[in-house]
Amino acid sequence: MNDKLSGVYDESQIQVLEGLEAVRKRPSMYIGSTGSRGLHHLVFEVVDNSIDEAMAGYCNLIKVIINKDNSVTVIDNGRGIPVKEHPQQKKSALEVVLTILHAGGKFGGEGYKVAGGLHGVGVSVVNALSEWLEVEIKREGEIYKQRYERGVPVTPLSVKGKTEKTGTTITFYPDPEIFEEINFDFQHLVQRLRELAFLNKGIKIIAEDHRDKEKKKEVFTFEGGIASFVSFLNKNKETFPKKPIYIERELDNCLVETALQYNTGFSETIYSYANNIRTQEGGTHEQAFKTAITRLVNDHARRLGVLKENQENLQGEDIREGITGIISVKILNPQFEGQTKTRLGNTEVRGIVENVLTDELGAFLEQNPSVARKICDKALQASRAREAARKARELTRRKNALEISNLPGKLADCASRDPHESELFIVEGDSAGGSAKQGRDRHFQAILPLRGKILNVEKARLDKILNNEEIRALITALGTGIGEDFDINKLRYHRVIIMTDADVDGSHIRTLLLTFFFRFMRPMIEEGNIYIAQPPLFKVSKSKKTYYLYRESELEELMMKIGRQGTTVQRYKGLGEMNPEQLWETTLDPQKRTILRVDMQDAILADNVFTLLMGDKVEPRRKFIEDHAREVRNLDI
Ligand code: 0RA
Repeated sequence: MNDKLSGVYDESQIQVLEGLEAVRKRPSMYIGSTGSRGLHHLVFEVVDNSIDEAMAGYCNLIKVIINKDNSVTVIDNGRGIPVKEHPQQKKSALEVVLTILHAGGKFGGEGYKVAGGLHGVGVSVVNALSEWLEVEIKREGEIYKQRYERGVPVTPLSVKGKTEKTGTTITFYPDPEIFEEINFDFQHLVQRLRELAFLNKGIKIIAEDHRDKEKKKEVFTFEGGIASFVSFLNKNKETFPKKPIYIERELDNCLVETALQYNTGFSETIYSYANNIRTQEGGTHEQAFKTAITRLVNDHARRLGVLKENQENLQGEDIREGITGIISVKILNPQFEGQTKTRLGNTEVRGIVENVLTDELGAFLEQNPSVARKICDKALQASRAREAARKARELTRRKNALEISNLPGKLADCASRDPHESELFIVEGDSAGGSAKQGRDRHFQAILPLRGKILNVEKARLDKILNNEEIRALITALGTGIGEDFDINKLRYHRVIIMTDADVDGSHIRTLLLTFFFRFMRPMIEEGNIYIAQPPLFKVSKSKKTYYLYRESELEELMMKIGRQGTTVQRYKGLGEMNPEQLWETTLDPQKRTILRVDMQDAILADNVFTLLMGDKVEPRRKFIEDHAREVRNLDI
């Protein structure tokens, strides 16, 4: 007969009631809230105790049922909560577990336990916050039962039958006096139960919802554990290696498990856990996981020659681009720190995880050099993209300097302020610039001469190019800003026409300009605002007639027609050789000229050529651009 029913209160019993009364007075202190979150927390608290049994190796089946009346039943096949009288408390161990705060772990010996953070408050809290709770224990050949109401036993613990099995069944109905609404979300439970099944390989977790006529049921069991978790997260993605890398080792009383795989995307997905609790804020285990991977991949990048001696180490964030990884540790006394108590603080874990990963992941990479190489190559690409992005950002930060309303001095602007009719000619060389300024129609045609300073494309890095006076003048003249701040609506000329000589230097400058537009003002190419001028190659005169020819083949054709007698042929070596009138007639006059519109394909090609000229390894980059040019707009920006 229990104390309540016999009316005997001793010192310890009063303490118990005060303890549970405290829980009922301030439920949020124990379960976070009395809303939906807190409500579901009750279920997880009970399940965590079953998971502890599983981690100790005594349980492989857990079943959670939402009953018709909104009560919840959690069944496990563990050892069953002990029922013998507790020597000090003078009551059954079961009653101690259900009525004394934090009493749960006192009997079980030392093992890994789901404990800490918001969890680990004990089943007694669930009992205190339940209108009623019934427990059934199968243990030592017998079936025991007892009922509690608001934390207080209302029936004695009694034997109700015989059994060969062992296990614990707890059914509880949350107290409507405490909770805002008693309405469980099956999907919420399913989500966490699936996660627990991933984190504890081999155990079977069943979730059932009996509230609707049509019952719902989910069964989770994963022989692959967190490797299955990674596959689940990478579902429908292109991945390498085919099967996630999986590592499991116990070292110094710490069980370390990790699984990882890359997908061809760009985001980093790393989940870390300590004793089955998601450590949202990270901690020593997650840090060690990242440190070890960074060091190992850099080691292999050197060994495989992906990184040359004079190249800097790859950075962690580059190495983690496209990674999906889980690091799960199980330890005896987890210390949870941080704002939400979800950062693992145990310092000894750092060295343990680093050692395990260095050994096991190191061995894997050595035995799978093609995977190692793929990881290194991907990281190198990521580092290049990041570098380009950094430069673009840096430049945008200086954008104010570029956006100032002062137009550059060398720009001969047009009179019109209507972008639709306005054209900007970017002209190679000062002398051609001079002719163009005189020959243009100043109403709608603007001229920006570029001096030879930027000619040396091969030696110029892109960041230097952005610092270049001429390029800055160009950015200012266009008015759009660049990179992230690029705004095509501010474009001052809807036709931007590149006009360079028909020689090697000219083609280099054109390449450079196209690369610049491609990387920093891509919408202009996509919108078709960029053109290439077509100046003539030859001037042919006979008597008073003048012919301008734009292709080599046209020369022979014309000679056949008009004959060679008394004919002079001038080959233009540069735009500078044309006087203003000739330039107008052949290249500027919209009625007579031809201009070529640049499309993305041209720009991608130019960008490739640029990279080639720069002496960079072009193959991976070209592949990258080919693969992504059309869908990834911010490739380099
Ligand atoms: C205390 C001691 C032992 C097991 C448990 C509690 C226990 C609690 C729960 C709650 C739900 N399922 C559970 N299963 C076990 C150890 C028992 C022993 O040493 O035999």
